[in-house]
Amino acid sequence: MYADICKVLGIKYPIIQGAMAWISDADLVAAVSNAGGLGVLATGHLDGEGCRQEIRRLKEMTDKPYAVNVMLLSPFVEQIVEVICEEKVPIVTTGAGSPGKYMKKFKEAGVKVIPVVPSVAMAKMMVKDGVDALIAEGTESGGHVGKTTTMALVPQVVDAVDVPVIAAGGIADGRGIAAAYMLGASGVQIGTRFLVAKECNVHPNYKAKIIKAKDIDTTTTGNSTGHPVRVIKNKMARAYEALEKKNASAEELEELGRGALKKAVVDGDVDNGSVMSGQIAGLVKKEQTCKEIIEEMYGEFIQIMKNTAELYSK
Ligand code: TUI
Repeated sequence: MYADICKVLGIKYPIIQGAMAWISDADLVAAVSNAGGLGVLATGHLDGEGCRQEIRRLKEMTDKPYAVNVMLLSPFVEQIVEVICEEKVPIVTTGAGSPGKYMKKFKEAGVKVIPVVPSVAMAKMMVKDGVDALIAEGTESGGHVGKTTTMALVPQVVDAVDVPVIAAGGIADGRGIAAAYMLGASGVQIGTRFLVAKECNVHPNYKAKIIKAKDIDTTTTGNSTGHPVRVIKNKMARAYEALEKKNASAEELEELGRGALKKAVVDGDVDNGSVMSGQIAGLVKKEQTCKEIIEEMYGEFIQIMKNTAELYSK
């Protein structure tokens, strides 16, 4: 179903900033929401009280709509859902699982729910649970990913459901947004480009790694565990791959992975840490404010749509 996602969410531009654990804090989220997009607070690294503090800090910085992401593999998921409802968060996105169990609670608290899905089957299941929209995320994305590409996934999800679909994975400029709309999407979610936003507090070494990355510089680790994670190829990714080749146990892999994202994001150790990034990093060239990023991408999108319509309506 095609919908005006700006109307549905109360935002100016159909651009949602993807949640990034340890990275999309109140500063980044406020900057995106104040610029007219939808900022999304990550909670994958927080417990309930940490989440409450960050939501309150965010409320001090913006009066625009925002969302909070629930990473469903988090050990603190129950507390986080509770805090989201208590704090009257307007919109929730979810990742790495199904929010079915929490839908009644969210609906009672007036929270709009927009899960990320990697497949048509998951999309159909979540629509049955009463979600408000879906984010169809292709394997081009950074972090925890499914197997299908954005190009193949988005139109299939659009045809399978009767809620608005937001496209994610491999989008970092106006061309990507236009492509998503051509596939039937009603909006886009973008992570990688916001990593290099001026208001993004990720370590400068992480930003430099994204800016330097080429098209072929990411890989997925964790394929053997059933939780593949897209990262920039580095010493950490090679060590992980070597362990996987030796059929290491889940415990050994977990041991290597534990704290790896924090190591890169907070300490700036981009060799031994996990530098999660989408495949589109090669297109991300410079640091800009969130307002510049959003307005530039939206301007390109509108221009492409106009040019294309003109060219083919004769
Ligand atoms: O959640 C993400 N991306 C993430 S979460 C994350 S934090 C993390 N850190 C270390 C290791 C692992 C994760 C980093 N990146 N994206 C949304 C997303 N959700 N992608 C795929 C899915 C998904 C997968 C399976 C959604 C539902 C689903 O359901 C399957 C099931 O069996 O429940």
